[in-house]
Amino acid sequence: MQGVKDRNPHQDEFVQAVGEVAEDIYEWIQDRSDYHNAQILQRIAEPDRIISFRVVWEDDDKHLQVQRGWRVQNNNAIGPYKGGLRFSSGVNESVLKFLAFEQTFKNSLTGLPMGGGKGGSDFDPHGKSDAEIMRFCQSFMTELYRHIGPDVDVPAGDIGVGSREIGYLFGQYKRITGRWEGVLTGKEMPYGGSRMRPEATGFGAVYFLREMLAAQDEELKGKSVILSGSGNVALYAAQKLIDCEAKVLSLSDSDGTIEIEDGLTGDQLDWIQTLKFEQRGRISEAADEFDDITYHEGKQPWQMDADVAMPCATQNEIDEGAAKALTGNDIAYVVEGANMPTTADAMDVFRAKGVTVAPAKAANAGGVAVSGLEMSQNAERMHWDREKLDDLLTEIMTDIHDKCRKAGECDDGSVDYRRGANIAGFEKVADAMLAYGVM
Ligand code: NDP
Ligand code: 2IT
Repeated sequence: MQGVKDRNPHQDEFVQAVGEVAEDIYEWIQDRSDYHNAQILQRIAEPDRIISFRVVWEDDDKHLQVQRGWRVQNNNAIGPYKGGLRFSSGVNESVLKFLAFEQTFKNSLTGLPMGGGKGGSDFDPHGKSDAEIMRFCQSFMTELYRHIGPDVDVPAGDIGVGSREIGYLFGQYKRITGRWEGVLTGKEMPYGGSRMRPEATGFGAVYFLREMLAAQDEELKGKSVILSGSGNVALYAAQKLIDCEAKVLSLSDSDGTIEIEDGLTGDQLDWIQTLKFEQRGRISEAADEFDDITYHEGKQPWQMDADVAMPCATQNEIDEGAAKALTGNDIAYVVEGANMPTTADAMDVFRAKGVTVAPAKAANAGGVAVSGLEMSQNAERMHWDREKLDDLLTEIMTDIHDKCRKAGECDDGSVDYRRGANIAGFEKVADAMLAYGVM
């Protein structure tokens, strides 16, 4: 780890992500001399390449704006690079390197042939007009297109990149190359999207939770859940939780949290989905609309009492203080919908208190899994129906759960799902790298 720190100064998120994997696989890898001889750990902690570029676009006032864009192609040992694009003011090389690193093991866990990558820009889509978003996306793709392809690297959405952005990006790729091909996932249905892709990450995380509960002879029905975020992952997780008769007690955005004392209803969720996905409003507006919803400006949901916490906003959103508040309220399960939402200190608190944590690379893998299925549908020029895709998603999440459980079993019979996910995700990538020899 000292080498990783020295080679990546000021890249805290990346060092944190590598450190977590290294910590979890350390013991397991001890007697794998084949990995040691081939320096697999050192090689896996170094991205294949990082492409960075300038993105210039014109705003509605005719001012030119200069932004940075990146694609981190982390590892393609088991398939083409695959992973989302994030547009947010907080994006930098460290954040994208950590996300691409995590994505590599997540994609491995899905069992589908996908390597790991991530990209994005420090462009903040909040408050931009559709025309500005379009011009930005076109400029971004004008640089990115030469580095991607259906068998090379297949981006998708992430924070700040949803179906609108994917549409503009895909249109520009098609315009420049003259090729209609499955180069992006998360597309809309009329031009090659997959049913269930919008829902897949949130639904998949709830399927994982359901499996985790079933392994302890518990059920989701009647459980109370606090969620952060109110984007793609949070709102579809909430939908599936309500379907399963769990109680959704909170949602949030970067300005504050809404609290729903008796649990969100399906009608309220419909209203919020329209607010967030179509009107691009703020979560506080739900409290203006409904009497039983209270808004807490500047607050996260982690002080609230519940059975399950599902962080679905961003990295490091649960710090040590939040973890102590959660364990103080006897939270029993944490399901990471967001990528690396728990700081290392917070994780220590959860481990010490016996909280069962579903790690991001397992719990939120449903999104990229259905992206993999979108690639398959594009390749065979077919659309599969919703039922088939939901069945496949359920099967993949159950399989990931079982793999993590098996590899994460502790001597005392408990299960460390994070360790299990890191070991199971790592092994397939490492074995493929071994097969290729020195490169
Ligand atoms: P969206 O852009 O749809 O929503 C993001 C949500 O998180 C918004 O409510 C946003 O609030 C909030 N948020 C973002 N940044 C911050 C911040 N710094 N502090 C507090 N709140 C914040 O993104 P997704 O739902 O797609 O992604 C959420 C998380 O899930 C990310 O970690 C992403 O990497 C992960 N993920 C996403 C997948 C997908 O398929 N989309 C797949 C797997 C993981 P605001 O509007 O105020 O910014
Ligand atoms: O973090 C993630 O897994 C995603 N943002 C989804 C990636 C994808 O290629 O669907």
